[in-house]
Amino acid sequence: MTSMFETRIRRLKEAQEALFVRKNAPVEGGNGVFERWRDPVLTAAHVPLHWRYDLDPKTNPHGMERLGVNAVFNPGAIKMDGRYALVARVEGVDRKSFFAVAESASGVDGFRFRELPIDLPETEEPATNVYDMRLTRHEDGWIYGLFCVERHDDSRPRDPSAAVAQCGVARTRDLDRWERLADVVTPASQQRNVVLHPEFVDGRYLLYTRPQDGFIDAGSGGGLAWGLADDMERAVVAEEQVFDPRVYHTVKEAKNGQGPPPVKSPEGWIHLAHGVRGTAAGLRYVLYLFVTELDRPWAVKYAPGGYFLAPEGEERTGDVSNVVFSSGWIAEPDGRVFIYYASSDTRVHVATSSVERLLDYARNTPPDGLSSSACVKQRIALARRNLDLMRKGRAP
Ligand code: M1P
Repeated sequence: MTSMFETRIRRLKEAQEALFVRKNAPVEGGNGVFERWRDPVLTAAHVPLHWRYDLDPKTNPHGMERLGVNAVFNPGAIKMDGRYALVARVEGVDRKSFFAVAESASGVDGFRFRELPIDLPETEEPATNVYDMRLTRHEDGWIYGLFCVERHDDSRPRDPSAAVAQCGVARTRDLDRWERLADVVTPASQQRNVVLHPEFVDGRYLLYTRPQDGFIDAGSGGGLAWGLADDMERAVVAEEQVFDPRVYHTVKEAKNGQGPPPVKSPEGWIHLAHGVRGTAAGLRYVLYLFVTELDRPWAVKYAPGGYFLAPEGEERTGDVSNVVFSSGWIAEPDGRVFIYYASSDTRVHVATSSVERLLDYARNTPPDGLSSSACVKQRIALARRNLDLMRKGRAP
């Protein structure tokens, strides 16, 4: 007779295999800037059964899950050996996150985790939680992972929610073996969303930072900043300069954060970032895009107004609803761009575009007019021009 254990595990395996072989498809009818793909590419259901279940019928006759997984989100991304690799934030039901590599041949479906999650070495000051790794293939030859390290703020011993966020650093060549380096030192009391630029600037490492003086609130942190460090083994950014500030009544009023490392293009570095504003229903996170000069990656050249991508449909709900967050994208030599983004701190999606389309978007979308009056004038100018073309039969 088949035991309950055998039946359950067989069904779980079948369901997971169906998920792995499911073909994804682009969603038609988008805005022309990018295409969303129908299915999330990575979810808690993708996490291997042998990381969650005790597969020994003697010790687990009911086939129970022993170490549940709550969510998979905010991955770094890189192309390696012809495969699309994501280093995802996997969050257990115990709220602790860890990193794990999932790979796919297509970049849009078929992502499978490697046999084991990453066992990241600690520093002398162990972290309580680690998350949101950005991967940078640096011209020094290493692949760096920069991520948030979170520790309790022991200066407030009576407050169990008091926390300090800083930037942890590790490097690898294969995503399997990781060397842990010292946390980044900056002038800010807290840091999140620190990202390493892929090229040297005057022989030094360029880091994008996001100074903040609270764990959640940016406080006096003025926006995205940049700074230089002499080495990455003990990275010290002595000075941070804000280059993409938070602005009243824009998508980045409450806070913002660099997404993945920028993509190099003929017209400049293409940056993807998240912008946050407060609403009656809590914080709303959207993605926005901008381009900086090639020689001065902090000098903003194009800053299209408004959001690039905002939560839609099922993306709107999850553990932290109304959030999209991107920490990884992959630009192919042929110009295609795979944009990985998570929704509502729960699951990972992909959208595809191209360097050419992203530049067109950045160059030709007017900057935020910063007032209703200025913004409606932008729209009237567009509408007038189109009406004129339509009257002359030169537009559909
Ligand atoms: O919950 C939304 C995001 O909040 C934080 O990002 P930020 O520091 O920019 O507010 C991070 O915890 C991130 O992981 C999370 O997705």
